[in-house]
Amino acid sequence: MDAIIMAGGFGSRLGMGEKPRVELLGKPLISYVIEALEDTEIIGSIYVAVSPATPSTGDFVESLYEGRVKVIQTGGGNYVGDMIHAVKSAGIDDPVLILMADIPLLNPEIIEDIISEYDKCQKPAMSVFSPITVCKGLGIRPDTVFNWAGRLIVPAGINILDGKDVDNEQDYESLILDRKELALNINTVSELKKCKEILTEILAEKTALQQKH
Ligand SMILES: Nc1nc2c(ncn2[C@@H]2O[C@H](COP(=O)(O)OP(=O)(O)O)[C@@H](O)[C@H]2O)c(=O)[nH]1
Ligand SMILES: [Mg+2]
Repeated sequence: MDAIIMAGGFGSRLGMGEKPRVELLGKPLISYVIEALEDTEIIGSIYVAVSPATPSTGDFVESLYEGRVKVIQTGGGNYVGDMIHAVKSAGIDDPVLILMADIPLLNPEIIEDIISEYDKCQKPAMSVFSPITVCKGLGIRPDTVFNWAGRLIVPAGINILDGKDVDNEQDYESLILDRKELALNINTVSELKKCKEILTEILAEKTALQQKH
């Protein structure tokens, strides 16, 4: 499955310039997402959809991931319109994974879980959510909340759609995953700070595990 990372937002709530390039523990946010995708067996081509709001992100990605990631220019200021444009200009007519650039805790295992749920669901599209309890547990107040059969859920910024029918609204499966990695979307300075804390913990756990083996 091919993947498109949406990376043409204004990043105005964070206010640190082009958000995909904002660093978290010395690494740009978008690199976390690109590297999680590259480490996932099932992902084919990776595209990044930039816009005039992110003028240096395209060059940055092209030079760092030369030949591995393709950049698509979109108009900006219209998430859905830009997404449709990106799918079409990539020429994708199969199911495609659309992700945001601001979910740095994403990992290959989660991506594989999402794709295997999609393969089972028999709907053309899938949208991934976190239960609001996970966000609250992390001390985050999400800006978008949906009521899904009485459950409060928050969009994780990951969707799968059928590329050949991208102009039309598609019936979608809601996949609710109880994972702190999906609940952390970097929109504000306090979310960036929280993410730094969690990532430091994750890295420390990994190092401890490696030392054990
Ligand atoms: N190409 C494109 N990307 C977008 C657009 N709006 C948001 N994005 C990207 O989608 C992701 C999530 O959007 P959001 O968090 O609202 O971005 P923000 O406006 O930069 O804070 C980010 O990685 C943005 O760069 C858009 O209009 N066009
Ligand atoms: Mg966001």
